[in-house]
Amino acid sequence: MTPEQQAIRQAAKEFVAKKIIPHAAEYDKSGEFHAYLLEAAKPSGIFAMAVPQEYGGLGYGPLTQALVLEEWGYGCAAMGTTLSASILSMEAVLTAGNDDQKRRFCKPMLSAGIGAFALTEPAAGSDAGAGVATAVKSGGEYILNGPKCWITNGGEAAVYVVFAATDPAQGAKGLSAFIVERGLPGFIMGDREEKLGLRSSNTVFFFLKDVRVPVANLLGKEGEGMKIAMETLDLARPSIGALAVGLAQRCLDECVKHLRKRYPAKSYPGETLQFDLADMQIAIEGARQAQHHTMSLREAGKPFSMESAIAKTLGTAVAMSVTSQAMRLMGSHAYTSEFGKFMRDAKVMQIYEGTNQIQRLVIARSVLAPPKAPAPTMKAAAE
Ligand code: COS
Repeated sequence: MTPEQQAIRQAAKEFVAKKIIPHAAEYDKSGEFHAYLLEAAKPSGIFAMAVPQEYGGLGYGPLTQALVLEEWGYGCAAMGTTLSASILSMEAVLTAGNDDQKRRFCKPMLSAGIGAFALTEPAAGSDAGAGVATAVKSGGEYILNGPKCWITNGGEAAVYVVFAATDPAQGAKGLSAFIVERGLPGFIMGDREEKLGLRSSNTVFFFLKDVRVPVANLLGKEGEGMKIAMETLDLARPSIGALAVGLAQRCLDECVKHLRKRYPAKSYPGETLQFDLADMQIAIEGARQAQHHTMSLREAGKPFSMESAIAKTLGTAVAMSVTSQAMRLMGSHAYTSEFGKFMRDAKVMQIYEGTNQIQRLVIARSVLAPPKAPAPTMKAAAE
């Protein structure tokens, strides 16, 4: 880490200790959205950490963003998800938008506004191209109709990226992406989901009924929606790995705190227990490195689609296994609603932003791709 990255991580740690950890259990219990957090985060501009500096944001690189997200995951994965899902929506615009679209979409983030990425529909989860939402061009507007569900930040966002078919007969190839501002007529908001985990992260169903957006809100070209979605998810999935690593580390740290209390000073738990703790830390460190590796590839401009899927799969699998191990080591002391939050939060991370089975599909496609021609040997190159 550069000195600047160390300072950013330290600032994130301090923010998490003061503003996130003390409130996480209370919001988990109520299931209410943690609106206070947006206000608390405003002075630091952290909700604009992925906004390029030319648009007024902090312009943090992918690895620096991951360091911040790991800290937020350490504090509360639900609150971290609000930040990461907002960045997910923004990545779609930064990937496919023009200068005006980027400026408009990023503006709310400069004052801790959040965005939402609306791809999923009741019949289109893993099969992202199977949605029924449509966008029909009429003069200078597109008219959007259709349902969107399980939309993180959906009830609280200032701006949305919504996917809808401009040519439904073409299936995934007919999908397009649009910027939709909050509060347009016909934007019918459903109730928030009462979830098992990530309870204070806002998740809603909404319906678009003749919602009109200007043609200037189409991202890229008609029919490019699926590619935009896939590219964006590649960019965003390691962030879930980062949140998951943070969650797993916190769970292990809390487990160790408990064991230290249980075992008298200077007498450490038995060797079997020590081995369990070591295995948990090995798994966490492996997942952390996989995720940093992905961010480094991205920063170096190299392909990282497979590594992104690995970072997400590994991080979230480790979070699930560490939370379950901690419960085994602590016994009923961990079987409380407060400690159980780690496990409840970890579970959904294996599901959202592409289930871990979908990640395996992405990984397998890379593994099975025809081998690339080997680089010429030094001798052959010289000849
Ligand atoms: N980057 C850029 N383009 C990509 C891409 C990537 N990583 N992956 C696929 N594409 C493109 C393909 O090239 C293809 O375009 P062409 O037909 O022009 O070549 C198009 O996207 C469709 O790809 P593909 O044919 O591979 O689609 P499939 O229907 O087979 O499914 C999966 C792809 C399953 C990987 C996709 O549907 C998926 O990721 N599903 C999970 C969705 C998800 O994560 N949802 C979470 C909700 S959003 S938080």
